[in-house]
Amino acid sequence: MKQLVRAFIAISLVSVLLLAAISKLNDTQGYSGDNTLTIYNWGDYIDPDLIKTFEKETGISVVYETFDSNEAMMTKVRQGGTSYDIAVPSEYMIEKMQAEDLLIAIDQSKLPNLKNIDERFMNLPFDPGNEYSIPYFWGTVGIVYNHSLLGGKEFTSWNDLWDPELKNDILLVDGAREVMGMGLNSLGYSLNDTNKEHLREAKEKLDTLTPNIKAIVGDEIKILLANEEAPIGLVWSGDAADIMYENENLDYVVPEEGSNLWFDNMVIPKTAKNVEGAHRFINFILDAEIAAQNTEWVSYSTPNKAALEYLPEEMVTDERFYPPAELTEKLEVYENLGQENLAYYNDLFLEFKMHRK
Ligand code: N2P
Repeated sequence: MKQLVRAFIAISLVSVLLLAAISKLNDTQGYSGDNTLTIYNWGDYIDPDLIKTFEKETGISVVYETFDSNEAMMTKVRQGGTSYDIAVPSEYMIEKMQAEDLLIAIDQSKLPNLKNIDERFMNLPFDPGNEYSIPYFWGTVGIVYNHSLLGGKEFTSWNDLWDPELKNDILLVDGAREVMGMGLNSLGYSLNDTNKEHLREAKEKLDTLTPNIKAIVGDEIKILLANEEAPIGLVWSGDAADIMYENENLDYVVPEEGSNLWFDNMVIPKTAKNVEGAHRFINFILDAEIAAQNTEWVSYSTPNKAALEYLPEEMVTDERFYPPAELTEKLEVYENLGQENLAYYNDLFLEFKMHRK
């Protein structure tokens, strides 16, 4: 009996020690506690060296995860399985997250570097007063095209893409609003249209583009276009800028009918366990030199005015990627159209993708 009791005590002791070790391991792996920060960002959207710099400067260790669409990000944050301290949604999704009470208010007194952000990107309709979000990158949606492969062909309109000569030439970024938006804009409709007949019409118009579409892809769209696997892409401006540095046959245009102007901002989701660290990270990213380094790596347009002087002049004066306010005025920012309408956009996009197969 004594032996049995001793064995029982020994097993209990080992279990307790094991549990303690596991919990310690979890701490150091960054799944909880003050000393870790869990960041959820788009793919290819930060200079990895900056994560190391931040870790070194603050002693906080970063767990970094990526997503490839606002919708995927939202699903995971809403589900709450991971304690994200920072996420980087686009404007309409910020509005939606806030409407669903998924965000923590930002304490601007902890962000002395916020003064570096250009006023033009502050206090926008999706987040008045920047109560819940801080600018990260911004840009447009447009067409990147290879004039050498296309024999000098120029693009000005979305409808140019429907040219029967462009069979199998087009890559599309895998985004419901971007692709549906192309259909809507090509018909003269708004990117925020919620008329179901217009949306169906846009989807049907997209179906007729199928012979010209080579593939619908994620971040690999950049490599494919840079390597001339296809001559045309529907892309976010920063992806165009990135590959245009590598391949000088490429050009980028925002079609004349109009297009999307977007803003990706940093937010602190309610899942956050390290709100203090989240503020430190946001302030770190807002530093002029850090923002410049990040912009050089990512190639997207920075809203950080103070960073501009650390960036190559030809980069920040290029109006294709830093369009002045009078050019962006005619573009449309996505609005939060509500659960039902956004689901309809997603369903039609899915139907369009299925139609291709
Ligand atoms: C970066 C994607 C940027 C998304 N790979 C534009 N909202």
